[in-house]
Amino acid sequence: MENILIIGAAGQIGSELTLTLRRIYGEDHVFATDIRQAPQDIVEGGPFQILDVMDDKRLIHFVIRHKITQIYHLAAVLSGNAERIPVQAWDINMSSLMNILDLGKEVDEIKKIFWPSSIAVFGQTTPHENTPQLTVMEPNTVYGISKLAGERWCEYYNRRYKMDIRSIRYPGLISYKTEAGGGTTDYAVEIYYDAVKKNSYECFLKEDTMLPMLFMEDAMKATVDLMHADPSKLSVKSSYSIGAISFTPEEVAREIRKHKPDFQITYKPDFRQAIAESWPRTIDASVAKNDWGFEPTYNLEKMTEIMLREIEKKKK
Ligand code: AKB
Repeated sequence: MENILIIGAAGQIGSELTLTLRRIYGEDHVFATDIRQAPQDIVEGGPFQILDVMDDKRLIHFVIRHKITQIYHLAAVLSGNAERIPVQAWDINMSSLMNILDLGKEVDEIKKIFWPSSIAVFGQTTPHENTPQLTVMEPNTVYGISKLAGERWCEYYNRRYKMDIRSIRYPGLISYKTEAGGGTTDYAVEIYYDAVKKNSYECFLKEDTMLPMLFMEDAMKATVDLMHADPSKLSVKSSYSIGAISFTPEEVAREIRKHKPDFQITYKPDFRQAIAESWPRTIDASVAKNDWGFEPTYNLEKMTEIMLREIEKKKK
């Protein structure tokens, strides 16, 4: 019997992963937590509690009381927001991960941990096209530095303490349920909301800025598949690169115009442009594919259709 703790259940990934895991393990076995109130379906569809991952004492009580066997630690300050509060973001991203890793080391009942890394671990000196799993990594954002350090710690705890910690380097995630908060790839979510609300969008990246992205359904499947994979097949102890589709703001706008011919986009690049330019344009996900069968199914066309339809429904 698995009992799962989700940290960051109110966020973009957490609000979807909680529901996915409740369908798999049963609603009473997935404990959703966050420092803020979560969407109604999370709160009403199973146990939910306000919990601060930085509060290690409360965390350990919670884990023991609910006989937790797996932790998904999703809380983080994302790339754009982290640049506004660098030292605080470093502290939150690193201390929270170290709390979870130490908890996993101390509590024998915890058998598996999931922690998301990001394409932000790469930097200007990384090859930007078809970025390999193993390559030069010199991130120059606080978020990227914290994710790269986190990957090294995950590998260290995996090897030294024989723990089972699994991780994915998510690209930009596109979803309609909960809006992303404070990332550089967020434009690719905002653009759909503004297309529905205002039929126009002012983009904070330049029109030809290409970034790797993934539709949330594919991200959920990838996460569950990795967590269910045979441990002997997992050659990467730090974090797996995945990425499904790469596109530019102009390409999304063109796709939106197939549904909304009058849609207007304007460009006003800000500090996030430099972040985006330091990240990969396309990702080589072959190691994830070989080790645990990563196989995304959504392209830009299919995703645009779903995003516009679902956001339109929310408006009503
Ligand atoms: C961000 O833009 O900060 C995140 C990420 C790619 O990790 N979406």
